[in-house]
Amino acid sequence: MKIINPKFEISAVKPAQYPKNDLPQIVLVGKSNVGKSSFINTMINRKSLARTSNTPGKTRQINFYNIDESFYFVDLPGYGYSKLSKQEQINMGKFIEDYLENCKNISLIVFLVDIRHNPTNDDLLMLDYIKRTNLPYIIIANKADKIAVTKVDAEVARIKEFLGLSFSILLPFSAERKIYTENVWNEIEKFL
Ligand SMILES: Nc1nc2c(ncn2[C@@H]2O[C@H](COP(=O)(O)OP(=O)(O)OP(=O)(O)O)[C@@H](O)[C@H]2O)c(=O)[nH]1
Ligand SMILES: [Mg+2]
Repeated sequence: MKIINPKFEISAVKPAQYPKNDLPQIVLVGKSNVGKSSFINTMINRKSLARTSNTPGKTRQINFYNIDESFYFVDLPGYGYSKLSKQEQINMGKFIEDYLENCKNISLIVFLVDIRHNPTNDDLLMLDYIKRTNLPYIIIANKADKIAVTKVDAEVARIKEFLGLSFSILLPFSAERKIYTENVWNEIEKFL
């Protein structure tokens, strides 16, 4: 995919601020700090269009990135950020669910997990939730640069088995290195 002019469009804190056009939306979902914002930057080959941070909980709003007026990457806040109060976490969860339930233009959910670990309880709850929305989704195992290249296939297989997902798509990725972007674009383009 050749990206020419990706633009940050809006940081929405309430539904009234979501874009009002019909462009398809590719939505990043995953726990805080798993690399959702980094994923967007790597896929569009921009260093820091999407704000990233070492501090979990960086993304608190729903950020819409308009990619060449043809689709959006939508950067959701991460869940499971333990420094937020229980009530703040509940509010954040409602904000995320409200978007996923009411947005009519979601063409794909990109669900990010960490390739090094089994998905967390929050990840399992989120995956259940995603399945119940009936929206198409793919799973991305990020931070593959943190393990040996020779172990990547085995770790992907382990996560697949853990999730009981023999038929779902689960691809390795590294926002740090560019070597996996082509495969992931091939999948995403099927939904655009
Ligand atoms: N080594 C490595 N680090 C990564 C990778 N992806 C993201 N990171 C790092 O992980 C940290 C969090 O990345 P973000 O992209 O901000 O994560 P996020 O999921 O958007 O986090 P929230 O906005 O808090 O939900 C940053 O320090 C990134 O540099 C990766 O593939 N490999
Ligand atoms: Mg983020």
